[in-house]
Amino acid sequence: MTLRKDFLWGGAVAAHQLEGGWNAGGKGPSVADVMTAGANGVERQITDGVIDGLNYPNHEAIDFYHRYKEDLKLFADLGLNCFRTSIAWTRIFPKGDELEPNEEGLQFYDDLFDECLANGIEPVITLSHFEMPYHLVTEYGGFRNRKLIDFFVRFAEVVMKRYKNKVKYWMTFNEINNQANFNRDFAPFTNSGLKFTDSDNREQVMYQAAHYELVASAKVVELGHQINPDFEIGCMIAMCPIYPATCKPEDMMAATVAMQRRYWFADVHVRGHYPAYLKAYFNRKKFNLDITDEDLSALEKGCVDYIGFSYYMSFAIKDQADQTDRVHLHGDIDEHGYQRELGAPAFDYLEDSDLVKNDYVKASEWGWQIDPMGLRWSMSWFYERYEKPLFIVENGFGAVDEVEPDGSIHDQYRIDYLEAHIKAMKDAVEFEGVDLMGYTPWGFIDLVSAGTGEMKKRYGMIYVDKDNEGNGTLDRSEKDSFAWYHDVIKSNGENL
Ligand code: BGP
Repeated sequence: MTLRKDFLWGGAVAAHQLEGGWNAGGKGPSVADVMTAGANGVERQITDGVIDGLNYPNHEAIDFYHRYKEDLKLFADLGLNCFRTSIAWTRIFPKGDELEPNEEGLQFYDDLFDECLANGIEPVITLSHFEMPYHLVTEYGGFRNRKLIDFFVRFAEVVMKRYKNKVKYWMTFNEINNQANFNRDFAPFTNSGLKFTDSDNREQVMYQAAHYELVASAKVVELGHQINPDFEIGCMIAMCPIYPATCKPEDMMAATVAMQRRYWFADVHVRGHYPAYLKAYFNRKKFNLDITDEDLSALEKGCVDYIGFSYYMSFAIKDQADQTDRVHLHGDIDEHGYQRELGAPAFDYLEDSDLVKNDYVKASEWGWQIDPMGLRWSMSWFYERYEKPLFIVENGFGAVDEVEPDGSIHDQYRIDYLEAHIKAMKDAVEFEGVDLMGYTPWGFIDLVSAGTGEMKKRYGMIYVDKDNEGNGTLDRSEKDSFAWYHDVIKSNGENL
């Protein structure tokens, strides 16, 4: 079995990580715009608004806002037939709670999508990719507030109506399940705009926010199908399979429970109701959640058409792990014994177990465990569970690139990573019969890292001349992986 004839070969980015122009064209500040750069294992800081003198890497990013026409030509040269990006919510509703949208922002995406289509590139759009208007955080507390449902639905309705003849593929919330790590400040802030206070029961707040997001997503799916019945609207899950560290039954059960805590979001998105294991968990924890009958009916009516997911790495888990077992991939462990890097966070929802190093796989410089077989495993897991089309909307290798004196960049390590993952994805199609819509490697043009705010953690096939301190010409150039990916696309995945 080969890939679909109309397979979507593309590349993925998010508005806040490449556009820049953070206050151009009437745009308001988003959560990404108040986050400073981190580096060397230190997390990005969430500041209280924008503070003079601090480095906010998303403000300029790679200036795609002003350079998109030339960039689109380069994307067409690369051979992409689709381009996954997001619509920055704050270009359309600068504060998030206005009644009328910002026409200049709408016009920007009209022009961008026209340019995509003129280059034979289909836009694939994420509605919310860590870009909530910051005003919704300060004024409403982010998605802890039910009002956010209406604000998000209004934003989605405006853009879906406006671009209904230009965009067919949509996703609601990027990596909605990353906020499951509720004891960290970062993931719940980026996804739901949650800033915790000392009196918060963080876990309950996270579940409440996630519920409102899922209701908002379901309403948008239903509305989107009314706006244009041809729309295909998906969810977006951060998929990192969690293997039992050994075949000890307790490890096996720990892995099952960890998968439930991390992937229940997909159950609600796809099946339209809460799974039994989660209802049992809510009862056991005695959470007090605002979930109404209307909400439950909205969830039922707004099941997604496909499952978009990111895949970078796998995890392993051990029952009764002690501090010394815990993931120690990059050498940067915080005072609680937890690895700081986004890729291997403490799994706060695990009661008696924890993530441990998997000796069978290697890790990247940022501690992300490289495991192509895990991609096939993930696709198989999703497909046998849901029988819905899958779309790999992120996959890639973050690395430091060396520019040779002649300007060339020999990123064979990136080619190796991508090649192994594309082989694994083809295996899932051939051996498990998975219906796969497309593949859009992450950050195919270098951009600002979401987790660290760095430029030096690069995923691109297209190099962008800019360093961590913000110096550089912003010129674009091709790495070795550019020609390689071009051939892969041209042969519909046959030439690897
Ligand atoms: C995902 C996000 C992306 C992207 C990617 C790589 O979590 O959806 O926005 O950034 O991971 O992560 P990082 O930039 O931290 O290397």
